This record gives sequence, structure tokens and C-alpha cells, in this order.
Amino acid sequence: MILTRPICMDLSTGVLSGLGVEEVSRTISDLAGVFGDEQARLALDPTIVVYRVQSYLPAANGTEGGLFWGTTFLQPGLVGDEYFMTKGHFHAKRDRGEYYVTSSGEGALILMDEDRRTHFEPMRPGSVHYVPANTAHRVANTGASVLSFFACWPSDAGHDYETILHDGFSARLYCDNGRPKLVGAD
Ligand code: M6P
Ligand code: ZN
Repeated sequence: MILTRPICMDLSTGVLSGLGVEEVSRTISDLAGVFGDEQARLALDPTIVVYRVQSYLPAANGTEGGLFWGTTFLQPGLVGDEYFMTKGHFHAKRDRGEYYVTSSGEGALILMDEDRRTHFEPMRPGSVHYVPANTAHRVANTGASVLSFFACWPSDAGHDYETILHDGFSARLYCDNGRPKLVGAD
């Protein structure tokens, strides 16, 4: 028996609506240890919302074979010279991949493999990004407006934030004379 109902998505803004859509916000105060310049983070208003995630999780978390759907809305801004970005994670089940599709704005998908090799893919409306298994992923907003992107990931992937909080990515994306520059990559 099918127990789910369709939800709605505004294709231009990424906004999700309907029964079962959940939302979380990440403020400057939630992002301790994420940016390279902790003093610059502490100097900002802690209540600033850096990003919001709407998600539709029609299967129980951990279900093998199910899929989750979500939209992330990432504000433009800087912490020091580093672009506002998501926390970033590996999947707890490392062999699970994910798709990201940009709906609005400009950004960068930063990917790091398990050998700590980091690179980024520019994000623009319509760009489709495959996040392979065993790959940490985070998104930075490199533009002047909200960056929104859809994501689809397996319901048993899970989020491993601890590895990134502890070891970080091997490179950070800075604003260098108005342009993104990945610093620390091989
Ligand atoms: C995408 C998906 C979500 C993730 C969100 C924010 O929507 O990958 O699973 O939660 O981005 O990223 P993070 O959890 O790293 O803050
Ligand atoms: Zn993921």
C-alpha cells in the first residue's frame, strides 16, 4: 500500500511545500569550528541564518532502498574571507552517493575523497552534480544572492559530521579579489 503523497516544489526557487516537509536552520552560532577564522565567526551576529534545509523524508531514516529529497537555501556572505557554506559531511554509509541540482544563484560544490583530495565544481542554475560514494561534500555560496539547490540521497546514507569537524576538508574556498580560490588543495 502506498502511504506517501506528492509534495510541491517551486522549480525556480526550490521551495518545497506539502505534508511532511520539514525544515532546519543553521545560524552563525550553530557553525562553531566550521570556518577557518573562528574569531571572524565570533564577531558576527550569532543569530544570522547562514542556511536553511527543507527536506522530505518519506521513508524512515536508515531504510535501505529509500530516497530522501531536500532543498538547501544558502545565504550570500563571508566569515573573514571564506564564503558562507554548509557544514559538509561524509555519508555515514560511505558507499552511498547523492545528486545536487542547482535551482538559483551561484556557488561551488566542494568535494573531498577519502585520500583527502579536494576540488570544486561551479554551481549555476541547472547544473547537475553527482556526489560519488566515499566523498565528503559541502556547498559554498560564491554569489551575491541566495543559492538554492535540490538534493536527492539514499535514506540509509546518514550524515557523518564528526569526521569533518575533527579533520576538516583539506582545502577551503576563499573570496580572492571577488573570485573563488581553493586554498590548500594539492
Ligand atoms: C543537502 C543534503 C542534505 C544536507 C544539506 C545541508 O540538502 O546533502 O543531506 O543536510 O544539503 O548540508 P549539511 O548537512 O552538510 O549541512
Ligand atoms: Zn550528503
